[in-house]
Amino acid sequence: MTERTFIAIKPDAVQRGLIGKIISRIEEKGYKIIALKMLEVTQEQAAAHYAEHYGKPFYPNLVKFITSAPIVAMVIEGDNAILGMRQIMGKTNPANAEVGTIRGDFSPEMSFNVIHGSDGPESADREIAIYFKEEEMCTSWKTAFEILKEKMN
Ligand code: IDP
Ligand code: MG
Repeated sequence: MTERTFIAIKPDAVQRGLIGKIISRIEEKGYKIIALKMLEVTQEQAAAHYAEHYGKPFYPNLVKFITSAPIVAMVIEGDNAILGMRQIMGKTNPANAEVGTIRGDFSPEMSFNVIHGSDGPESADREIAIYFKEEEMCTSWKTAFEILKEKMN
């Protein structure tokens, strides 16, 4: 099933010069980037994004971190893209993330784990709405992968 998911390249990865490498992995997988922008996360956006973690010991540092430098926010579309992106990202704690995943390859620490991805359809809808308007979705084009699939229909 075609899904949309919210992906953010976090401030650590932006500052470490990893934007291009991370975007390449998403493109190479065959997913479609339908929205993309660099932005500085506001306190309000951070609170909305991480509402589920409010009250946890790491919450203050998480908000401080996500607002500390720009993120690159994206909406990614593809077949089973929500779980697929979670697999490409690797486990939350990079110490447990497999080599070959973004977190496994680019981060040694939980607090600086380089990428965010929605964990389910409801959080995807909720998170996309925090950062994007529907008009910002670029849907009037086809990836090479979509074109080759059409030829088989
Ligand atoms: P996820 O990013 O893989 O979905 P969540 O459990 O939703 O993981 O946590 C959100 C973010 O909060 C993580 O990506 C990580 O940056 C941070 N985080 C989660 N748990 C801890 C912790 O125990 N210590 C420090 N940071 C944490
Ligand atoms: Mg999460």
